[in-house]
Amino acid sequence: MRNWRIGLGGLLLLAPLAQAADGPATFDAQVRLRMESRDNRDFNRAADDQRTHFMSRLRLGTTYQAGDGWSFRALLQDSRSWDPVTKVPANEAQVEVQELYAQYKSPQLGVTFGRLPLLYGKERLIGTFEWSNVGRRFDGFKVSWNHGPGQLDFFLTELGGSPATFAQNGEFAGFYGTWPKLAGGQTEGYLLWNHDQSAALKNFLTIGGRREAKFGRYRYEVEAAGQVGDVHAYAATVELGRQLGPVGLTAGYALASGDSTPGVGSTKTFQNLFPTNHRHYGMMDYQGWRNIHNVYGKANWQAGKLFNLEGQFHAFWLANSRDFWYGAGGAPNATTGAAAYRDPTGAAGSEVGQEIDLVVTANPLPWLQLQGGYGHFFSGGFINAVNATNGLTASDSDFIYFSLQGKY
Ligand SMILES: [Ca+2]
Ligand SMILES: [Ca+2]
Repeated sequence: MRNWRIGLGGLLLLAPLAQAADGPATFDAQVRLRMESRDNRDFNRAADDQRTHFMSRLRLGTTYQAGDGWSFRALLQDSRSWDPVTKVPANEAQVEVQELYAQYKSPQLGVTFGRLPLLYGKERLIGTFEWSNVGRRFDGFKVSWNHGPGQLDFFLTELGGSPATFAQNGEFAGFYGTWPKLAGGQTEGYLLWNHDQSAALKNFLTIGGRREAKFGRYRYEVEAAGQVGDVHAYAATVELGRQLGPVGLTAGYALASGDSTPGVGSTKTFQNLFPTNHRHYGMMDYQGWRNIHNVYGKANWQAGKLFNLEGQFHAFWLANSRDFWYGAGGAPNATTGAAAYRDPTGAAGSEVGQEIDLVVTANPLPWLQLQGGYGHFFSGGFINAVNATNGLTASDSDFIYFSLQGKY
């Protein structure tokens, strides 16, 4: 019930601002409806786990420019899951505050505090997880220092729950430097600290960097990170792209370390932190940046302003065949009966499978976006062998969605 009260409080806050609509306040709104249908998440045809459900999300926001560099931002969100079987809690938070912060900005200094979004790089480690119906936000503050060639941020936050679970999610702090024009490309460096006294991994640091630049007709992107403290792990990504008129082509490889004894002794499985994995490791969300080798190719065709067509191919292997197969949400994928996909002996091998995706986006009006997607996952040797161990026959999985998004 608390989230309803906070939502109501937010609405009362919006009311006087609405009267000043022609003043220093601006308003924004977003409606998103999505139908998803997923078949065979457990990769076992004998158990019917086909599910179709609808999700809705409504956002109403306002930004108030108070002068002298100060501004205030409030964003209310209503997220719902219309699931005929069982609601997935992660898809519904009803009415709550998505953003509520005060910001001060001068040419050299920016300070933001309250409930705010954090988004860096390509969101491999820190993102707002827009694909999700609820999204992600942080409670705390961020200080940005603009020193000319780049910007250095420091933030001290905590993952924002519904409506607020301060001091329950552990601290997430870090320095994040961004240099947009260093040697002809964008360069980033970061030092991140996760601290949670109540978690198995109480303290660890993530140190890494990212760079993307163009050379001739090509572009490249590299990102690498290492983790020390209660985790000893690493991850890296290399991507090469080329634009041929309206067609963009990308080939890439992502790697993240695994652990032959997860949960025992030292932790060598890379911690994915707070990512938006949906855009990276296949839109079916069967893979996170943990314990993987992922080779991929993407092709994108922008047909005028109206249509965009994107195709993806991914091949996945486990980096360590004795560790779990981790999904996009961070947790291991599960077989029929909820047992996690893992072979502690490693005999099931490392070939997880391959995925093909097709996404069509149409923008018939400036404020309206329609999108449809289809994905197919071919179960590989690892999935087949784990199922065989459980007396099951493995088969492929399918995913289809259609979404409508309106923005003001
Ligand atoms: Ca099934
Ligand atoms: Ca271990």
